Amino acid sequence: MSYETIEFSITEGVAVLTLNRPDSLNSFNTQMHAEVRSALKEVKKDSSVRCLLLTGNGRGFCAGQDLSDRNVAPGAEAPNLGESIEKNYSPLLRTIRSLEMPVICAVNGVAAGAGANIAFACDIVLAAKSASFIQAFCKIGLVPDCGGTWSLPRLVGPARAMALSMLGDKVSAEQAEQWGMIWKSVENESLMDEALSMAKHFATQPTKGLALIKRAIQASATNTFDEQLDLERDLQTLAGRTEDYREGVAAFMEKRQPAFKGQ
Ligand code: T3D
Repeated sequence: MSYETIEFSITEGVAVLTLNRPDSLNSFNTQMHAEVRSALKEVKKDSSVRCLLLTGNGRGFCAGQDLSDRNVAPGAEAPNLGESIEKNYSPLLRTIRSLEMPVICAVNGVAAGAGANIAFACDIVLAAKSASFIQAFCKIGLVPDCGGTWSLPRLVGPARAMALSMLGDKVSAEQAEQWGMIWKSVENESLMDEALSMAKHFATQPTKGLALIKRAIQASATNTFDEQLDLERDLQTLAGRTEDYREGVAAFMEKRQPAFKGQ
């Protein structure tokens, strides 16, 4: 399928999805939502894909919703934002979180509104030093969405989450790394090299095991310690039945590199 608002490729187990509306800092319009949805469907369908890398073209990662689609004439009916979230944003966030493989986000520039919270939903976030994160919602009278009110307090604690959400201050990539909002900030020029190298690494790793790790870490946000112990038992049962576990142990015993197949 050919795309206009994104670029999408699958090479050697790595799917790269690049938001591509640079003139509006890759803000989401209806077409981009549909194309992202379609690309993610391909990722889920193609069993050769073992890692997804999400990034943006131009000087921004994503500025959230395209506000030119929300500029209503005085007296005209208000847009139904709940409907937009239900149809477009929430399914996207659910897909990223439930995808059974690592999802890396390479934040190449400003990530504002939904753009910031989409990044925070990814499993590992690398950001260029020139990138930044803004909970821009409060500046236009909105509430953080795309899971921001869930992920931010867990990432930075309630005090910082509240202030960032109410002030809409810009957080630099380096500050985001120091606060534990993201994995790492890197030099601008090396962002894509580092992100691709990590993605290629993941594409050679035990994909099912990594997917189970993802499930366990996510569940810990709401589980008690006891529930988490039970979950670890259940997930380890599944991991222990994979071909890759068998291969990992055999390779260790034979003192050779494992050849994981993602099965
Ligand atoms: O509506 C629903 O469906 C509900 C869901 C909502 C989710 C949301 O994401 S709501 C939040 C929407 N996003 C924002 O409020 C952010 C708006 N953008 C900004 O505040 C700033 O652009 C940035 C802080 C992100 C970057 O600032 P700066 O100075 O680096 O760039 P700029 O000059 O403002 O933007 C560059 C261009 O991109 C500019 O166009 P121009 O003048 O060159 O033709 C600007 O209008 C355009 N742009 C940036 N963000 C958006 C946008 N165009 C449409 N929608 C945008 N969100």
